[in-house]
Amino acid sequence: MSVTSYIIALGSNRRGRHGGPRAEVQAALVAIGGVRAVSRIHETPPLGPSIRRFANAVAEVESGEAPEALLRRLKALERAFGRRPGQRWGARVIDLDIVLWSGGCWASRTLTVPHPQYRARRFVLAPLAEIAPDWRDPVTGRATLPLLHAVDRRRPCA
Ligand code: PH2
Ligand code: MG
Ligand code: MG
Repeated sequence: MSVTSYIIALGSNRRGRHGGPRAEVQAALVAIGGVRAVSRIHETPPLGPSIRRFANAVAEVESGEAPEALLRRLKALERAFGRRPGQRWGARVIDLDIVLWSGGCWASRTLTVPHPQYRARRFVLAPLAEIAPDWRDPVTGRATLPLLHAVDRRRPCA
């Protein structure tokens, strides 16, 4: 089985059985396993309708799983952490998104990699810049740092 690197974005803005959002993110990192690098945990203002602030982090994870298999495991972890299906952008104990992988692009009915929104999300790009500033988006060819600077230029006060 060949080893694959994945970039996973973690987010929480609701207490769970491990504690507050930071504790949920930390517990999720342990549960995912195979973590090769992890950013700081950033406290970020909510993008969208949620009111509570988020704890966000990004991790590089090594895994022999194919993208769909990893996605299934992350969804099972979200459920195990107490996340219930509901409002799309409602408060959540934990959100685990596959952002990038070493295989380049992946598109299926259930999963698109790179994550279609990551280029516009400061709460993903800022932690990603700490661990993978040079990782190139296979779609646009732009690395993390220029993507982050582009977002900051668009929203200088965010
Ligand atoms: N996740 C969302 C919507 N809005 N805002 C922040 N700050 N952090 C998130 O992780 C986040 C969000 C949907 O997944
Ligand atoms: Mg998400
Ligand atoms: Mg998600």
